[in-house]
Amino acid sequence: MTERSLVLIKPDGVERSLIGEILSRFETKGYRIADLTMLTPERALLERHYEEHQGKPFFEPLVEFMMSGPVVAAVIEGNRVIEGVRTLLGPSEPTTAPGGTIRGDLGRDWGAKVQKNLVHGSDSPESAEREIGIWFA
Ligand code: IDP
Repeated sequence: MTERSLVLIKPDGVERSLIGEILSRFETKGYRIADLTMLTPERALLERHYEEHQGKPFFEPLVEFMMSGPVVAAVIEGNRVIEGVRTLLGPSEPTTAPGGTIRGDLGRDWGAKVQKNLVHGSDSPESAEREIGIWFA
């Protein structure tokens, strides 16, 4: 069944010139980039995107980090792409993410209050549709 996932290349990924490398991992895997845009997001958009994390200690640092520069938002399409993108990303923490994953190969710990882990990928079909609606309104 064809699904869509919302992927964000976070400000650390853009700053480190990893847009091409990261997008190519999805394309090489066989997924299709169905939509693509680059923007510096405003607080209101990020508060909606991360609403499940409101009230957590890393919420404010996370929003500040995500506002700190341009991000790339993409809609990635394919069979079981939501699960597939999460597999390609690896776990949230770059230090312990396995080699072969985007976060494991390209990310590291920056000693900040927020995990700068290069990429976001939707975690469920419901989140994906909600997030695509936010970033591609
Ligand atoms: P995910 O991006 O791997 O799906 P989420 O739990 O949705 O992880 O968290 C969203 C983002 O918030 C993470 O990618 C990371 O940047 C940041 N984050 C999550 N948990 C922590 C934490 O415990 N400390 C610092 N930052 C965190």
